[in-house]
Amino acid sequence: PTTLKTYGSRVSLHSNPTAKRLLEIMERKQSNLCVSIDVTNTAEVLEIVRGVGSKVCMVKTHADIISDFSSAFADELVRFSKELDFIIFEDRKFADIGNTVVHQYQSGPLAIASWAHLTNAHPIPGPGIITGLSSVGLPLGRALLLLGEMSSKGNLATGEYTKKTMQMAKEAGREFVVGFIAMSRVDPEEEEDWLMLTPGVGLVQGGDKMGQQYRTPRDVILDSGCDVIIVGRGIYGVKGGKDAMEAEAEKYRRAGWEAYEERLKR
Ligand code: S5P
Repeated sequence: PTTLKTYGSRVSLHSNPTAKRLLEIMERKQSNLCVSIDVTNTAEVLEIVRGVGSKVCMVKTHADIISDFSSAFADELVRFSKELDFIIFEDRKFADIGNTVVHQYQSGPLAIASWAHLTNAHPIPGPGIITGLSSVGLPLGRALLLLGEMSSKGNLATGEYTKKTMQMAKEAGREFVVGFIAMSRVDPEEEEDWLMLTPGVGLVQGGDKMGQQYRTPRDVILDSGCDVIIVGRGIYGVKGGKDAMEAEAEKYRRAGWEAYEERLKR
């Protein structure tokens, strides 16, 4: 099973360059940690990147919440992604028809495809959303995740919906769709190597006042067989600035990596 393979040994099972690079980075940096940087100005985003960049395999953004977003900022982020060795994941959650997402991905003030290595989409509009996004992203070596499950209380992405999401990805093939946002490994047959990225992670279980639910790195990596833990407020929310964030990121990196090492021994 996929959960018994090392990240490094899975590189050759992928053809998409972003998926390959992610697995290589994870192996090299001994990190299955993605930090979710959900702050609203570029100076703060870059401060967090400087603090935690060396600890993570991936930085996740919500570009549409950044008040002073600019192409110069995007260039800076790309520079950091090379220097500190991480993948940029824009958590756009596309959810429209193919023709519309083409423009949302390529154009507008954010021009996401020009700087984000990875993005994601809801399967709700049907496979045309993959066709649209891949027409822009594939020539650039970008990759896509489908949201097969969500972390928030009462969400509708369960059961049959999750199974059909998996099916949609299989039919699209792994050239562009490389995995899922999911709470557990959603490919019971494991015929192909899919990347499983999981938000809703904290060092202690719990939640927030708006339905978010947290599980620990160990729950996610060891018990649920996922590949990447996505942590937002648990890291950038600590007090004490850049150094405190770095120390907190190191705690998550270690917890995620130890759970992975334990999983390999199962
Ligand atoms: O189901 C989901 C999917 C995503 S991508 N639940 C989530 O929380 N997310 C995102 O992960 C969410 O948009 C946020 O950026 C991050 C979780 O942040 P945290 O502060 O709760 O760790």
